[in-house]
Amino acid sequence: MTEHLIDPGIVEAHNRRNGDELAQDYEALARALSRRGLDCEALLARVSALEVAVPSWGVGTGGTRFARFPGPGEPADIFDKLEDCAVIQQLGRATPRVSLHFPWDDTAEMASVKARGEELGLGFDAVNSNTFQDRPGQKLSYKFGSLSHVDAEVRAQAIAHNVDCISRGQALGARALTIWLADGSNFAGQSHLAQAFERYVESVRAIEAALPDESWRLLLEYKNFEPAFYATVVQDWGSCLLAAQAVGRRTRCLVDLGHHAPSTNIELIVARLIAAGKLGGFHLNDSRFGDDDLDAGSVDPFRLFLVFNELVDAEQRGAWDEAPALMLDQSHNVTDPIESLMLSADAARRAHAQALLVDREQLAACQARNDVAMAAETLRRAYRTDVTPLLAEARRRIGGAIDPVGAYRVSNYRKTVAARRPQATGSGGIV
Ligand SMILES: [Mn+2]
Repeated sequence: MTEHLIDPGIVEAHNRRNGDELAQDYEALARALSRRGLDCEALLARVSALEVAVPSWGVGTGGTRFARFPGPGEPADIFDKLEDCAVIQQLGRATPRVSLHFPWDDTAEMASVKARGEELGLGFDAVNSNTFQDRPGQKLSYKFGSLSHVDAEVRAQAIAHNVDCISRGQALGARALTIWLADGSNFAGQSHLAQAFERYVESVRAIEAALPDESWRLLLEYKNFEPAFYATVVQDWGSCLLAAQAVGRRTRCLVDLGHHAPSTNIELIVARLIAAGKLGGFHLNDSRFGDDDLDAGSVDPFRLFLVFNELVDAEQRGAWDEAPALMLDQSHNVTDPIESLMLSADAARRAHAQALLVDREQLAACQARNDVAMAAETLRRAYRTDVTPLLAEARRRIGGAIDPVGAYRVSNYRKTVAARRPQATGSGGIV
């Protein structure tokens, strides 16, 4: 029996208030889709099946390099974080798993974390290692790199941390480790570009060899810049793909939507990684300039749709052996993190639903006869469809809220936890 942190009676009352309007809107959408030969109920089943993992670090207020402005009732440890993640799942019903980060979520007993997750109805997704900062008392520093460091002892220490993350993940029931590597150089000549990459690949090989079984995945994340500003070791999807191919079958690439230059065609990268059989997962978010970590779909929802369009197309072609893992990776500076994460999970499902609406036969026919205008219009027609009632109905049927943010605000959850959690103090920015 799942422990609910928001009184289910509050959700029921909220749904009763909004139920009639939703029923009318859902019926109207079902009729409109039926005229296009689409079955709304079948679509609802597909949409409900899409799950997105929530990052444990996302439920705290993030910050910039300049400052952090904590909000009331911030989670103090992993158990508080799990509670906030459980609220996101209770109301939104799209995020049944949490992605942990070490050492940020360090606690002596992974078994107790797993047990608390089970009580709250949560499982665990990919665990994340961290060799971009030094821990107190750490023997060797990562100031000049970790997995690609010139010193074999530093590399060994970073490999050992990743192997430790795998065993923590095993204890949680996770089946993937994500590595984002901050290594790189700030000045031309600082580092040997080719040799640094070779050392990185060698280190990742050692980590892949430590994966417990064939079902486990090693997800490599790339990022175009920051904190290294001259050259980052794994700066783009090309480097990431080279590494994944050099390392082994279980190692795949992870696309963080914010880790590209502003005008990059991310859906094209997605198509290429699918073709190579190396698309392992996503960190969903949005950005205007760089690694802004804004809410998914908040800046360019059409781009999010185009990414999901590639995923749906690949799935329908049978172009992959397994679907990529979907995770959110955001930093919330000026919003309540719980609200941002619920809205972002909803944005992912919305983009997926819109992608499912694309008339692929018509699109293929337009492409075959070079009917450019109608090909583009075929995509836009799907994108313009307002699937809001479909997403809300999918939530309502399994006990979620028709309007998760509305129900959350009525519940006063934030006020309740603020009364018992110590107020966090502001500090310098975090990453
Ligand atoms: Mn990321």
